[in-house]
Amino acid sequence: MRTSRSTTTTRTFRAPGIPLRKRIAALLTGAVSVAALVGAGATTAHAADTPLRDLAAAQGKVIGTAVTGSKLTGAYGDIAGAQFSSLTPGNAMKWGTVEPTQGSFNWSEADQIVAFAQAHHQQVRGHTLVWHNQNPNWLTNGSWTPAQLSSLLQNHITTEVTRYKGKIAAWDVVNEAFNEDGTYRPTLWYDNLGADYIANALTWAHAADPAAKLYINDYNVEGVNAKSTALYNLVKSLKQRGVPIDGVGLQAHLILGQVPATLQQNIQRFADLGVDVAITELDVRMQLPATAASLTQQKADFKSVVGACAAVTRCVNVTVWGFTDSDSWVPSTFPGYGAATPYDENYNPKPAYYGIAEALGGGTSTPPPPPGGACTATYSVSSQWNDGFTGQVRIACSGASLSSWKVSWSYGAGQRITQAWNAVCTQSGAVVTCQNASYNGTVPDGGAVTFGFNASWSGSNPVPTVTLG
Ligand code: G2I
Repeated sequence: MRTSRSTTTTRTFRAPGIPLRKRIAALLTGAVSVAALVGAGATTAHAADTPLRDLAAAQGKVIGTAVTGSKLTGAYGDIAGAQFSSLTPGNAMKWGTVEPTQGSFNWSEADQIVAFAQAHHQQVRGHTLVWHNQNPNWLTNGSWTPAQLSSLLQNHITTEVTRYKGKIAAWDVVNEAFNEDGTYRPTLWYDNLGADYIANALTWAHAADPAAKLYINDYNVEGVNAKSTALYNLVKSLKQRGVPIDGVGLQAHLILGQVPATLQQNIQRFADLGVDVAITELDVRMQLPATAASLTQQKADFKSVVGACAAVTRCVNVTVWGFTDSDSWVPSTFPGYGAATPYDENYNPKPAYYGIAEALGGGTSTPPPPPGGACTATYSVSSQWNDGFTGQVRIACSGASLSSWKVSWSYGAGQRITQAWNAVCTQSGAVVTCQNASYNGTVPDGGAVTFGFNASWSGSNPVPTVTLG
């Protein structure tokens, strides 16, 4: 099928986060994604081959990602370990996870993430000790006096912080304490204990691990607004009272094209209070399907957020809330939206990855073409409606050529091909196989062939990995 391809590696080629050996294997199977197509173009500097964590370190910054413990193997583990210098457990340290039944603890995922971080010389951001969400049912359904609640909270904080004493660089002690208008959010804690639950939580956490940096974390506080000003006033007053508060976490769950213009100014005003700042949960969601234009805008958005942090000395950490689109909270919470992270579902770096790299001083770079040339197949969805979609696969050769071709993929969510053009497609179970039509088997060196199809979907429509050959 392939009529030519050199297998000689003449220069170092490593896609971000995936070791050379695995990347070449992926290229040989033709497994590339939407983002690889969008990102394709002239290769310039190779600075983005430097892992993000090294770029960040050179700027005196830490770059992190939220992770799911059970996924920390294979490509996911490789990227998490190679690219990031800090991990935040996405769910593993929340009260509902660690103490599902009163007095009976489950630390397994949290322990696993901490062990992984230590093995990869990474910091851990503990998340989170006091929140109104993801608390255990026994706690939220119980009826407690304020004194009992206060003691439950103190025990929880003391137990968890002590368990990981010396292993956590920073704790998100209090999460999402404010309403949008800057008033306190009515929660189990505020309603029963008053605003002092915040100072008490910080004090208890400090007693359990005096070396850990203690943060208050919130969303929609990235720009200067009523909510961030309330947070600012709280931090100022906590500092004045001598309450142990070391940092402010700006979550930064952003919408495409909507990075607040006052982000850097806001980071600076917190820094000027004498606390550190971290961007703790960065993602930039967009309407699906992603397009070349939306991915380019997303690159600019990631670049400007990371750049704002890089510009302020006391902004110490930027953490993305999941590094891959396959591990993001967005699609299930905002139907029709997604693609919010710097890597696609197949672990290929998106333009946003390069936006982060550039903001950290890395050169502009897109993945270089494979050594010796190859042919690759790229799957994309061009339009999608409530129960169907139109997709296409582009087969492109560079330094190689084809006289006939066959591509296959396996649908992960029950999608079914209903019609194809410019190819002969069959589907057996989940597996789709498409071969060239009589007139388009030849793909010359430097050329490309595209075929299209309609298919049905329901529930979700994840992009499959396409194999050429
Ligand atoms: O909602 C996004 C983030 C906002 N800031 C605080 C973060 O802690 C929060 O993280 C998300 C997790 O990424 C989600 O994974 O918090 C959600 C809950 O509020 C998490 O979602 C939960 C689902 O609701 C559960 O159904 C699921 O069992 O994740 C759980 C574990 O997958």
